[in-house]
Amino acid sequence: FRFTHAITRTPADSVADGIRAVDTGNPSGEKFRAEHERYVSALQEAGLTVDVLPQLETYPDSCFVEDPAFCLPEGAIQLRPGTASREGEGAEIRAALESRFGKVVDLPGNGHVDGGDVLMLDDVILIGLSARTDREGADAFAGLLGEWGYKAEVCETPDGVLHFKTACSTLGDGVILATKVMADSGFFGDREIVVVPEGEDYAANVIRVNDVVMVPEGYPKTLAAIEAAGFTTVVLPTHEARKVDGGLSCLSLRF
Ligand code: CIR
Repeated sequence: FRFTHAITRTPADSVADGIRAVDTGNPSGEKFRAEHERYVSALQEAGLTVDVLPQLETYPDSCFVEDPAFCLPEGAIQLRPGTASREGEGAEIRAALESRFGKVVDLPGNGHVDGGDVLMLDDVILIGLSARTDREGADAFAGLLGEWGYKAEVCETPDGVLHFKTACSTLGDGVILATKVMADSGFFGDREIVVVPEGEDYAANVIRVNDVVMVPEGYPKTLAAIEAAGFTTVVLPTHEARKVDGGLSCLSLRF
């Protein structure tokens, strides 16, 4: 969770056509961009140099840059998002990856992985199978990570959860934040878990960036639980992102 850089992309007006499981109304590009500016500022205040890529109307979900790539100190991996309307986002982010990394490789094979399904812990990288990440993609990704010296494990994202990280995050210092369902899954062994209080599952998606944990606005019980565990927090609005199932982690690649 020690980072110096982030890549983000300004939300497009076409985000109104973004994918969502339940329709609670269309997000507004304009309001989303205002929330996004707050997000970029928070990353900068946490010490990061932030590349803000231009809005891309052809891909409604393209501001969720976490899904088409994965970044490690050794290099970046261009992924293949597992839904037709997003598959081309990998090619769109390639140049930004190449400008920051000496090594950029493609996910081997023909399978699919969304970055939102990849959780980096201190000693292992968990890859959640989901409606987006298939077995072929997950196995190929785990193999590549193995070649780079990382231990990776493939697990099943619980039903009804879009991405693995929709329901859990690393708070850093060996502590995980997870919904009750995720906490009970056994994926995290005997690691310390802060369980998201009932009714606030959306707030399971937070990001630890250097000294702070960024938490979505409107989830006071989760905020209190994270602070009680000893973390310093920064609260950010994600109301527009939420309308299309997006959260704080989805909006950046951090490295
Ligand atoms: C999608 O369904 O792909 C977008 N509307 C939301 C993506 C959220 N990304 C993430 O959880 N990593």
